[in-house]
Amino acid sequence: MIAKLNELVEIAKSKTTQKISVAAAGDVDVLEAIKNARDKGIVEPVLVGDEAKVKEISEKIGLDLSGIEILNHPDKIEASSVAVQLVRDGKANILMKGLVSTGILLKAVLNKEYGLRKGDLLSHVALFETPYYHKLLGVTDAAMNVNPDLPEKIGIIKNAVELYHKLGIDNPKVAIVGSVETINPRMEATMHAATISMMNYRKQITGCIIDGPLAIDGAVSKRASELKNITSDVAGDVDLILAPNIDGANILYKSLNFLGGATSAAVIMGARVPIVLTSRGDTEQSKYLSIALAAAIS
Ligand code: COD
Repeated sequence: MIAKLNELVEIAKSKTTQKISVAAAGDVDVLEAIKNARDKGIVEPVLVGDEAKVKEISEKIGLDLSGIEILNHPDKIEASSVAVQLVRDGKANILMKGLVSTGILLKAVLNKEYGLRKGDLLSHVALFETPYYHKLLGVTDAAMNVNPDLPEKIGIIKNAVELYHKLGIDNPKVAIVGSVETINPRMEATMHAATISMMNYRKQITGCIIDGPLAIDGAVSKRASELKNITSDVAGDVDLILAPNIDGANILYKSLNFLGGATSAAVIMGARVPIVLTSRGDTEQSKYLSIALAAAIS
């Protein structure tokens, strides 16, 4: 069991230093996070972006650029495609989003000629440390798949379970959440949840314990599930929440961070390498921990 995100830093430190390619690197929080991770020996960066901006910020924050490769591509679309190609060419084994929109970077990642697809679905997984829960809580997919259908939800779970396995958590407990615990044919998410749970029960999906539909209270609180008379191997001890769509996951993500006193780390799974894709509102600490997470599973 991992209870603290700092444990990811320890796992990352125990491995060889990873090469990280940063797309549109001219951003204070991103460069602070890179500096922090580099100081710990976790990553060595290649910075792709507006060179003058990168140098100006680095000077301000005390990032020593000697020995760091900077590729001058002020245009964000170009910076994204160059950063992706560095990974494709084997010159980096983690990709990170800098000051560029998620859509632009993901389009480069999904590009059929030079992108980073390996045939699997790509999806976003975030891990949260909050004072109100006894272990790390995962949420998927808050940033990539907009309105996943049944096969896509299975792909999203597989990606997240792979992440847990890489962190040494063999049989993570997965809750497929929505508004209710009962199956309602008018609520498609409950039908998806019931189907996926049965597929897990029948061992069509392995490596995890899945239960759903559950509402979020029953998923994270044993007491709430007991009050609702729910019998579940997952309730109150869930590792991973699968939300019905990007809106539900994103609202949960931001509520945990902004209202729930949480710190988070997040990556995109399913590509050739882990992709650090934090949002602009995330703190520098969260960006740093996301780098640590990517390095820990790389
Ligand atoms: N995994 C693997 N392949 C994919 C995926 C995926 N998750 N999504 C699309 N593809 C493939 C498709 O099969 C197709 O071959 C190609 O990529 C293009 O597909 P489109 O036309 O559906 O994709 P795009 O380029 O229009 O958009 C893909 C995005 C990921 C950019 C889009 O889904 C998106 O905007 N997602 C939300 C991003 C966002 O705004 N996040 C905000 C929270 S921070």
